[in-house]
Amino acid sequence: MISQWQLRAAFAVRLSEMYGREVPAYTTLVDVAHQVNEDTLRARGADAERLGSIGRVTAERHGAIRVGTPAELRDVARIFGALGMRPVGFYDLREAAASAVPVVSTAFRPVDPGELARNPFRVFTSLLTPADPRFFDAGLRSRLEAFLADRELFPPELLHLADRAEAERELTEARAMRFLHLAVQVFELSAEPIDQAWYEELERVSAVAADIGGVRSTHINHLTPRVLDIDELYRRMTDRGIEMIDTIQGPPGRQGPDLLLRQTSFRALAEPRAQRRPDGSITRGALRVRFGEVEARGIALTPAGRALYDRLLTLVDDEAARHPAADRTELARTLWAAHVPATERELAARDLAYFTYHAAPGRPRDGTRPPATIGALESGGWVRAEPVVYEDFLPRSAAGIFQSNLSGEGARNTGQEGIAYDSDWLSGAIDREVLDPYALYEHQRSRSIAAVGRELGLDLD
Ligand code: OOG
Ligand code: NI
Repeated sequence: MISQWQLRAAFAVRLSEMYGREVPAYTTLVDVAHQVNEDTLRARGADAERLGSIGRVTAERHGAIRVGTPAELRDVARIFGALGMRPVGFYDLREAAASAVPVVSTAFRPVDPGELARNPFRVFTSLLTPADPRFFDAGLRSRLEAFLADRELFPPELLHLADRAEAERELTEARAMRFLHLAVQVFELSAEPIDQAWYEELERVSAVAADIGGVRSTHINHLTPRVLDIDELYRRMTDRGIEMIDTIQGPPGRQGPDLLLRQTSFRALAEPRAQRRPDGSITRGALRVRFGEVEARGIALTPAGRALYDRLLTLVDDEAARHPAADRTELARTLWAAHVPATERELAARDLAYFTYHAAPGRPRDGTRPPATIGALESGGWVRAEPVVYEDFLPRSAAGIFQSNLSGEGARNTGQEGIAYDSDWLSGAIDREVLDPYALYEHQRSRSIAAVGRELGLDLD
């Protein structure tokens, strides 16, 4: 029998093989990321593996997909449910980017620490918002919804196997192979000609709307490897002549442990795609819809740490506006150095980042009673703190990634009131609970503290 995590790992591998065939620059990116990881491991030793074993990091990928309707998203949830992945977090990108990005998103991922260690494959999944009048007028909305209602992204056989894998948490080898084959196939780029007039009409609103609602299929939009030193990776890719976007999104490179998520990307080449003209004739066109992205993951921040991160984003924006000639990266570095602790211990002491706690094997054995707070236990050598890696995404960075790969600005009608969507709405729309990332990290921390308390005979909270 093939278990859910084995299915998940195998799916990530097969998707990676498919994407490498379709987007060769992705293979270069993966090769360079692996070289950087090996070099970092050699230079920094065990410290390089503080936020995940090299085995985990080497296999680690996130994908991104985009769908058109809640019903399609429900099916996506069934397919990823088969792989032991659950929807976590709500991201509203409709106002996060300067260009028109009419989507709200979540990420499917494993939530249990053991499952994450086995294979942390995750997929950032966006849902089009045709009902938002800032992007779509009533006429376009109804034609778009009719177009979406008429397509079938996922064959019934795939969904049936998915339900079985989710319910039984495993599949026979034969069924697993069939499931993997079908699941990878639905994310390949279709060769079916696109309706030129329809695609272009949507593109005038938003390139993302056209990518989602202008075609009768879906595809994986990018697949992202994880790298241990993203600054070094950026240099090496640039040296190879691959044009990267001009920034690394997220926190600046700095002294001290990596925090949250740093990402950068390059735009994939135009890919040939047949287009059907209004007169019915077929022409050879080209679309630039897929790209490459790479990321470095850091420690998960608490709500207080996240508030500090968000404050710094604004601070960096303000300073950059005040000094237009200044180097933004340098500004960010200076502000971060002034405001953000550079050690794990201080991050923990100020409750800015998440750690789990573990009774230290070499703890004092001279008969002294352990102190009764987790901070004192740590400084007294009774417990070790391990950083919790950030498993989620950042709305501002996500918007930046969308943005940097769009050809046109699109159009947003600012005279209209948008529709308020939130995590509860999304849970209702897909009929599954969208989990709160902070609650997951908090649970991990408190469970570890409770275990330490039991082990040392203390009443810790
Ligand atoms: C998703 C963009 C967001 C990330 O890594 O932040 C994302 C998309 O382009 O569909 O993948
Ligand atoms: Ni991404």
